[in-house]
Amino acid sequence: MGDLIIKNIAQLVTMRGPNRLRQGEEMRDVEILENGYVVVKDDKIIAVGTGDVYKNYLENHTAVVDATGLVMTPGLVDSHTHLVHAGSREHELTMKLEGYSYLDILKAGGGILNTVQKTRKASFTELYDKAKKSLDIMLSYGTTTVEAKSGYGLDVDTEVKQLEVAKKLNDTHPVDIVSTFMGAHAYPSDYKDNHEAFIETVIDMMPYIKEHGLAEFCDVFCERDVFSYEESLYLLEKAKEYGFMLKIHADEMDSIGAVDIACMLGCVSADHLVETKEEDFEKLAKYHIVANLLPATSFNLNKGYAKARKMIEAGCGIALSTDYNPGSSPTENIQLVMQLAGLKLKMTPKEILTAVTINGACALNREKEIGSIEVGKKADFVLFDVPNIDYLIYHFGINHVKDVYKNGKLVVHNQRVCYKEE
Ligand code: IZC
Ligand code: ZN
Repeated sequence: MGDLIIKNIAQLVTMRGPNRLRQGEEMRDVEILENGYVVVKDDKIIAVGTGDVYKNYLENHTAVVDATGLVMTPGLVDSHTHLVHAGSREHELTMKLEGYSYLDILKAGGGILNTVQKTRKASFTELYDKAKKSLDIMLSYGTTTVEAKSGYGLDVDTEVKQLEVAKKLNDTHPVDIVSTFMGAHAYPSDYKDNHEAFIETVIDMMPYIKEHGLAEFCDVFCERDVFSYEESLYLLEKAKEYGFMLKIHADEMDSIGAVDIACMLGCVSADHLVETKEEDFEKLAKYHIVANLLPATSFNLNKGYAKARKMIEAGCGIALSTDYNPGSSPTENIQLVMQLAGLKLKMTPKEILTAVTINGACALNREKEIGSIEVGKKADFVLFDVPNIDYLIYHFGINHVKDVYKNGKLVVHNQRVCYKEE
């Protein structure tokens, strides 16, 4: 019987269906129950339906919440972030406005390398406190599962420090964190002219990180002037040998073959895909690779947007993420990403919801546990103070969350985090 019942939900977006990537037209096939209810026992969902059938689950101790006028969705999944880092890069804003590109700033020793310097110097506690603050913001916007990449150390001690911060936060904070090792994020200044040596340094970090359970995924910034096609392929091949699942930063500024690497090695996701050639869309679809799109980055860099409509036509399965990082996407707000996906990527509200729930879960290999509201899954869900899902995308730039539940516990109430510190 139930510990918690949420009843009278105006629109309950269940996302029920196959626990795998929803591709092409499937992204629009979303179940929405009117006057729905959800029953929770411990940390799991035990019943989902409509009307007053929930009464069968009532016991003396059952807490009942009335969600009249509210929309419920699964907890949102932010499957691409650079969560753990020190400092910020607002000093680069004016350069950017004057026309310097993201890669110009990196070449001049700024950008990622600026954050690397600060992250190397920062203590564990400084990194932990800053990331925790961001996680609280993410949670207050409805995100209950987050991916977190390393890549601001570029040396073994700092990469491990970043991943250990993420691991501790996963233990102490209600948001679940899935970690990715991204030692191949940029070439540190002292390896500028010795790429081979740096690549071997990154590969040497892999066994330690794997053996200590510090990351499930490995990612590479495959980009012109960063890691070349050959370098990215070699690094990810090694990561695969060490047992990591793979991701790739693909075609953000230039298309240099990252999608082919993703297909060859079976990457779980290929991320960005702004400059991807249209003939590559079918490859992503055929190999069931999650097309992880990051429109807040395009918005922030004032660049082009991924061709989501053509991707969906080609049968791709799209996820959407913030790419939260101090350079190209300083925002934790996944609702803004959803709204940009509507306004700039021309995705429909149903496609957008698929992208930030079940498809996001697929990008993190969590599709059996999260990403939909159905019996047996984790009781992670969001109550939005909106009349319907269209409104969530239409009224942009504000936080529509009312309450968030994680593992069956109320963790955000009236937009404020209210979980107990562990
Ligand atoms: O700090 O600039 N694109 N990596 C690749 C980033 C953005 C993060 C950063
Ligand atoms: Zn990224």
